[in-house]
Amino acid sequence: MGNTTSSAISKEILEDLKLNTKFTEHEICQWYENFQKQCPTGRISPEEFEQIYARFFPESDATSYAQHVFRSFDTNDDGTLDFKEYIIALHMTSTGKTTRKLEWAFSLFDVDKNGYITKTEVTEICQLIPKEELAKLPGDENTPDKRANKLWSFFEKKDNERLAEGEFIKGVIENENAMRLIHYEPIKE
Ligand SMILES: [Ca+2]
Ligand SMILES: [Ca+2]
Repeated sequence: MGNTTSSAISKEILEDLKLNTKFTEHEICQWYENFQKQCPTGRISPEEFEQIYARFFPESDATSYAQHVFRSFDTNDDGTLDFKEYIIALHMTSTGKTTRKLEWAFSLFDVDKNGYITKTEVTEICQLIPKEELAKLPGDENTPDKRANKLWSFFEKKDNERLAEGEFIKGVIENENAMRLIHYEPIKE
């Protein structure tokens, strides 16, 4: 009776999450319970993540964006999200401090995960914004190339140079426009 397959969260993961997020032990344990219900395998696949994502942004064709977000959350690069990656992601994108969010933004833009952002990668992420939303933007950012050019110009790098994480975070923190340009969320109307 009452013998379910769910197991308690491991002490190691719990301690790690308490250290790295502002969540309480109680909150983490509750999320873990929910996570196990929704995801008995303990791992979220890219397809499952797309569905979760689509529920948050039902109006938008967010599939390709969801793939990039998934990649940036999958910190150990094994093609699935485990509980720890999921919670860290949740923390960084919702309640995290600015620098944490920017660390995440950096990993979103670092498409090939080599620790640097190139202008090509910036352009690739800018291409994820739907055309009809781009069309509403000012004239110097209403195409992926223009938006990437504008954003890239704030970091004072040549087109063939690359941007390290610290430079990215510093550049964005010091420039409101850069901060605005790195943010894109599918618009719900
Ligand atoms: Ca993973
Ligand atoms: Ca890269």
